[in-house]
Order: sequence, then structure tokens, then C-alpha cells
Amino acid sequence: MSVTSRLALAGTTAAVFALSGCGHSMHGHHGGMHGAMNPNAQATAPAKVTASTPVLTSGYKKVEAPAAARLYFVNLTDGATVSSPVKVVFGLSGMGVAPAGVEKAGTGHHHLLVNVNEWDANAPLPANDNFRHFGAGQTEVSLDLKPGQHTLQLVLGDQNHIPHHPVVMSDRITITVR
Ligand SMILES: [Cu+2]
Repeated sequence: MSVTSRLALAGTTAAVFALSGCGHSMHGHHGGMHGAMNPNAQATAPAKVTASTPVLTSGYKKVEAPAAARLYFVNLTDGATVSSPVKVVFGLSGMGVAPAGVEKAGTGHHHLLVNVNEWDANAPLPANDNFRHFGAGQTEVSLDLKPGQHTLQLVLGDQNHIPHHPVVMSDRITITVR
């Protein structure tokens, strides 16, 4: 056996010991807390969002949303622990889903904000890894996320990816990917 592989083996053994040791102490301190939610977790702070104006500085009149419209996560709650890929199902009531580019009253398309702390409700939503558009009218996604904590928030956008007035958005939630 080479020195390298012996070292690698020793490293593996140490890691296993560390894990099992950790597991035992976890049982001692947190017995019975193996559910999806940690009851001691703090609710996720809302993202910082600019107050919606009915008309943008460019003169663009925002699409109006009914006051009763509601956007929510169907299958995830704040504090949930999940495995990647993470299935995220978008829930919308009081409005309908239409693809981007389609102008139809009372509709919009979904945007999923991943790890976004601050965004502008009076501009088109950016398109990148943190601001994901579902312009084909999709109502769910399977997300590849690294282990650790991530925040998620849904925002409805009009045919031009601009949030409605008033803004139709979900609560921001934190999930832990194991
Ligand atoms: Cu969009």
C-alpha cells in the first residue's frame, strides 16, 4: 500500500469518527427533532423591496393585480430541510399564468428569486441565476442547490417581466439543503 492511499484511508476513518461522534451528541441535545422544520428557527426576514408605483419613471403603466391575488410555495415552508434537486411548486390564486410576451389581463408569469435580499419592484426583474424566469408559463421547477441555507421568494411579472401593481409576491422562505 502506498503512503498516499494509507493517508487517505486514515483521513476517511477520522471523518467517520467525527461524524458518528457528532451524531451521538446531536441525539443527546436535540432528541426528537428530526422533522422537516426546526421549531426554534426564526422566521425569514422579508427581502427589501422598493414600494410599488403604478407608473414607472419611463412612463410604463404597470399591469394591475387584484388585491386578493396571492402567490405562495405549495410544497415548501419556511425552515424546511430538503435534498437537492429541490422541487419547488408555485402556487397562485386570484390570477392566472400566461407566458411572457402575452398581454392578458389578470395574468403573469412566475419568477423565483434565489438568495436575493433586495430587489426593485419598479423595473424589469433581472435574468440570472438569482432571478429565474418561467416565461413559458411553468408552475414548478427542480432546482439544483448546494448544501446549506438558501432563501426563496416568488414574484409574479407581467409580459415584460415587470412586477404588477400592487406587487404579487410570496413570503421569502429559508430552506436548508442537506
Ligand atoms: Cu420574466
